[in-house]
Amino acid sequence: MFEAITERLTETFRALSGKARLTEANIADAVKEVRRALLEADVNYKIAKDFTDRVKEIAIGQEVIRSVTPTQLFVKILYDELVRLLGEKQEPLRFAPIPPTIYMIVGLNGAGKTTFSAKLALHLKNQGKAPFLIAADVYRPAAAEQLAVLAEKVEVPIYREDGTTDVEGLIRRGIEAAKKQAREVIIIDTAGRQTPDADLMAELAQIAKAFQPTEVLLVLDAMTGQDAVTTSQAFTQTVPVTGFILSKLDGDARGGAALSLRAATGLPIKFIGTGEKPEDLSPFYPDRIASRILGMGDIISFVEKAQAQFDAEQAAKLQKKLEKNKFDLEDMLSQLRTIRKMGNIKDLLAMIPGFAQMKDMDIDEKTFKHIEAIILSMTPEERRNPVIINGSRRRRIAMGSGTSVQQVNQLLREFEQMKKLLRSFQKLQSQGRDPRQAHPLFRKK
Ligand SMILES: Nc1nc2c(ncn2[C@@H]2O[C@H](COP(=O)(O)OP(=O)(O)O)[C@@H](O)[C@H]2O)c(=O)[nH]1
Ligand SMILES: [Mg+2]
Repeated sequence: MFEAITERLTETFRALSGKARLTEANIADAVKEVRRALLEADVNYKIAKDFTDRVKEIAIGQEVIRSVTPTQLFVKILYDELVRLLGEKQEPLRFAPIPPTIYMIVGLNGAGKTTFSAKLALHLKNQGKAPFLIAADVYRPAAAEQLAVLAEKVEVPIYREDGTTDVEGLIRRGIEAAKKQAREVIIIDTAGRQTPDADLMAELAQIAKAFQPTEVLLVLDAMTGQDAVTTSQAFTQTVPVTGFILSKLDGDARGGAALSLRAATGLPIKFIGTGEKPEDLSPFYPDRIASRILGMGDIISFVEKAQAQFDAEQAAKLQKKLEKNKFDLEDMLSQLRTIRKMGNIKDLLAMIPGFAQMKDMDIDEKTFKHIEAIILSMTPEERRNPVIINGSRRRRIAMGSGTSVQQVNQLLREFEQMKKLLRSFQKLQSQGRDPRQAHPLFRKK
């Protein structure tokens, strides 16, 4: 899987590697290629566009780090954004606080429900849990037999009834049987259809309502590309799906489904199926998939190290400036840009001793834009020495930045506060006070 997209991206990186710097022009070219690669992998157009727009914006605003080449930097930016697109982190299965945990497996015919049910049973068994299978596909007589064969292979008990059409009754009796045997996790393999029709949705929604499963896992065939995304949307409208299983990623799937699902639905991919055998299952790790797609794990870790070193140097510089009381508006802007680039202030503050424990803070995007415009409308002299900014200069800066004099005044006040905050953070911290309160720019998420 992902070979085609990886190949295309490698081409893009090669084209970029001759360049000395990331400029708007060569970023635009590279981004266009990335978008094409995504579309060829069958990623939805809107998702591909939003993704590349973000990459472009970040690449343009990126600070230059001497030891890192433009290609390396671009690869890292792409990687970070891919990880984000894929859902950031591995989402583990949830378990019921009081056993049994119930997982309801849903999906279209042939998606891989029965195969996944057995895979999941084996996975749980390997984790020391006691799983139990219920064959609840009452429409296809062969389905229960297929699950029974797999259940025997993975040595997990199964409940089945032949000839019944009363799905709810069957499941209820199955759950009773599981409880009697003190099984902790019940996996219900439900029926599918050729297409996501209203009857199926209503039936699955009813089952979910009756048995309140801990998770409703929708199995999607990765080979179907964008159709998998359409299917996911049809299911999630009616059935309380909690996560996806992407099957058949071992085939010649182009990967579009994996890349689009999270953005299209907001729900996580929990596992991927990588073959027909019960052991061919792995948890879905966004970072591993991203680096597989880019095929450049070594570059990514190199840039991460270089960035960490650069950040440490910047933090040291800042510390020095603060000590000498030379912190100016340019420093403030660069601090805010760093915060924004990182998406979260805690990463920046973590570099400053004593701030590491501050969490969950973010900076307001609109406020940032205003601050940036105001500071950029100042002369270099004004930025270095804000005390010279008198009334008429404030009016001129407001005009130039499309803001108001009040906003300029507020910024200058905030600059003083930030300076004070940064100078005294250690003191605040040592007194056991929450430094978050000290600055109006920072708000809780
Ligand atoms: N290569 C591959 N085949 C799979 C995978 N998952 C399921 N299959 C195959 O897909 C077909 C349909 O699977 P099945 O579990 O019966 O689908 P269901 O109708 O949703 O229950 C079977 O031939 C499986 O062996 C997978 O991850 N990789
Ligand atoms: Mg089946």
